[in-house]
Amino acid sequence: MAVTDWRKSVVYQIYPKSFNDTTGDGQGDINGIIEKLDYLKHLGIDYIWLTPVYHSPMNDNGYDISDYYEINPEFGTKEDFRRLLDEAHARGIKIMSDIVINHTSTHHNWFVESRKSKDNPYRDYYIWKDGSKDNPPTNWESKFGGNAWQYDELSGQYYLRLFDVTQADLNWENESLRKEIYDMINYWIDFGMDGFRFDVINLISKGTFKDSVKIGKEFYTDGPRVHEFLHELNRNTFGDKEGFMTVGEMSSTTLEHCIRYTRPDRQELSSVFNFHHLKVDYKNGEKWTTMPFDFVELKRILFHWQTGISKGNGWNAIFWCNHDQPRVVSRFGSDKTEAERVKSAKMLAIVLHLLQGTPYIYQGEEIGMTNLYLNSIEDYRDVESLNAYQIMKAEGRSENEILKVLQDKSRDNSRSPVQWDDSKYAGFTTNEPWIKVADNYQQINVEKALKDENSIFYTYQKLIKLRHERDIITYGEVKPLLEEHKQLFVYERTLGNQILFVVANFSEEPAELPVSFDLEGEVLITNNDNVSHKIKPYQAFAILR
Ligand code: TEU
Repeated sequence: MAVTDWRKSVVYQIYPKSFNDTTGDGQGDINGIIEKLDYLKHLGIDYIWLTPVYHSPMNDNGYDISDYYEINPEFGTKEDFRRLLDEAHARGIKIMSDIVINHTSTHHNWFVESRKSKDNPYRDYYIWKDGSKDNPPTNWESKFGGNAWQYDELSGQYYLRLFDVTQADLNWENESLRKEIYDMINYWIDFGMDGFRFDVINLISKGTFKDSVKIGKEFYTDGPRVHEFLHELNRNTFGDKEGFMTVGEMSSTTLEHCIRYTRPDRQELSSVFNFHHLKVDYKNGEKWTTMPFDFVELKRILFHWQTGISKGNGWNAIFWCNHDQPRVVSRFGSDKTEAERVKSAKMLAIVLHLLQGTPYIYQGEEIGMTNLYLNSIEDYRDVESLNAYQIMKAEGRSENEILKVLQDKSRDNSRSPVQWDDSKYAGFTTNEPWIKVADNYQQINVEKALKDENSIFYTYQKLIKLRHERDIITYGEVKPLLEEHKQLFVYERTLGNQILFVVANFSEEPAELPVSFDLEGEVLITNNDNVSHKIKPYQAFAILR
């Protein structure tokens, strides 16, 4: 069913390298996506967010683009891409492509030129600063570890790279650079794209280059000209295209900025991802730690954004997972037993999909795929995890402790191949895959999920259908309830005289819902038929009255 308002859409994220391989080279490809479009249609999603498939040396799996206009041969050809768009459109599915314009690969021609000399016309496309060999321009840290400046012997200057050494930050102050970016985006709009996801887009305006008492992010996060740049981007590219959906990935942002990024009259973006709710298991704000997640804090953050963004007339993207995050069932649910996995995965889906915003489902989430639980550093692939391993080693942490932290936090957790069936390599490929398949693929796979009418898949399918059919899920006001409760996640949505009441028990113990709560009405969805004030472990339901 085609939705009439983009706000009613549900997005499915595809990380092509791990989705479906049709060539037998152990890596997913564009034709592999085409093969699964009927499956996605059956799930009922409206949009696919496709992570980058452009030319890239793949140091960061495509987030290091070396040519924006070409398709990476590892994934296929431009003709394959054309066919993907056509085949998706024929099924009523739209495609939003990932655009990385905070940085390019150092293999991009602009950078190759830029590096040649200080007076090269492309020099100013990047951020070059003076500094002596052992004394970088500022003490800013890269998100992937180490100082954020890379020394270049040739000119004796440093370039900024907030991520990997092969990902050089672009200089948005340069007008010709901005113009080239808008031209490139227009090329893909003309090609038939229906939307974009903009990678770390709130980092494009760098502000002042000074030493930091922290890691530098206060200077470039939501920087001084970021709203001006995004407005300019909007006006020069997708701004007037009816229904075109954009989402900006925002690193360490604030609610106030996100309202400004998404308020329609500001003409910047349609929606934003923020990550504050996915840091509730960071000890002292540090990612490379292990800690049980803080449930009350999780609710506080989600509710703060839910109510805040809607008051400000902005729009959220809502999500538990993506290619940078561990699997949610292992993180905020339970994968200890099969029964708990199924129950808690459905609970997580119900809680998230009845909130306000655009829901994102990350490949495999709809069947409750778990973390990967790798036991050896040899099996890790992600540049961030491999750097973090070295840094933790240098800090003197034990191998055991490091492996435990990586098992919890590594981005590779979500990058293992999608488990399609119980054949060797989970039906993802016919040869050794680029990264290990999770050991549980015989028990957890799409084929099995489709055959079982009580599977997690059908909970997701139903939630998508409900969002399309019931306006209250898109437009209803959010009212948080029992905010301090240690087990229950409870909220109400209201629209006109309708109320949608949602209850979920995030714990492995039963919980009591105060009897003052009215349970009359139509049970729209549940993961346990017995709806009463005694809430079973991981039980969730939604009642409409
Ligand atoms: O991620 C940006 C980002 O800051 C994170 O989510 C990042 O993975 C995390 O901070 C690491 O702890 C985006 C992409 O989603 C990610 O895959 C890329 O590696 C990154 O940008 C650079 O392009």
